[in-house]
Amino acid sequence: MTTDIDGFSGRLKRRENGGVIAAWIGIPDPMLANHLSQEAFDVVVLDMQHGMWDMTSAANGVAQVRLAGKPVIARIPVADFASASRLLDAGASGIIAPMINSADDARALVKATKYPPLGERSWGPSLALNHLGLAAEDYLQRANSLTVTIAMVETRTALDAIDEILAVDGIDGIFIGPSDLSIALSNGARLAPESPAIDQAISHALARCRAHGKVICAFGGDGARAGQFLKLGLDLVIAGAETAQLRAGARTAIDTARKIANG
Ligand code: 3PY
Ligand code: MG
Repeated sequence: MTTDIDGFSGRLKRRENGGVIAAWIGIPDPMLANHLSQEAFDVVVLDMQHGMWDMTSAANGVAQVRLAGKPVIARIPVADFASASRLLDAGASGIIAPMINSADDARALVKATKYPPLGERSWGPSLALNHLGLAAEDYLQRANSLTVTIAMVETRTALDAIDEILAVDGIDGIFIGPSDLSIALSNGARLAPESPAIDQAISHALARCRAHGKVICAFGGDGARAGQFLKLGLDLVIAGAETAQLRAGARTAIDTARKIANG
């Protein structure tokens, strides 16, 4: 059973410990989620948009992270709101939804992820009840505040509509996707997630989130970028995908071995 019955969304909103660092996993292997959960990540994200998780492997991934006593969030594919409520049923602590471009998109996301009166999430959280150790009535009363619904802002349209998106009741915060946003802002000319245009967009988004009292998250390609984001005041950051971390670790081990052998 998880130790995170009431914790994650509160910790995220209070920006405890100077902000949350999340693991980001696209390789659809629950055992990989188990291993990474042992590191000092505050939460684990399973990426179903560009990663290869299906519903069964994701539900098993959720269970492996829960086993480590940690919260777990799923990023759904674009507009796959039906999967959002299934993942919450499986015990996810939150949903990140890509390409939310308008208040209407945000309302559709809330409809699937929050019970009335905020939304129309349908009942059936059997695995979530098991993971959280909550009775059904308790879960119904608490689920809307226990889980986080995060809208990705990663287009020019979304940036222009950021106040309307943040004003939707049930949206707990936004997540900046710097790669897609850089492609959108350059009209397809550039992939530049670390550029002045993105930094400017993030500063603007941060100010708007603070004005609405909502959370701001962003994808950082590595630890250095994640550190900059935390210093700026972001609430949840990614410090690189697991593939990048795995390959960087392998590279360092090989370089070190060669250096010692040849030195
Ligand atoms: C982006 O940078 O566009 C993302 O969606 C992060 O994965
Ligand atoms: Mg994206």
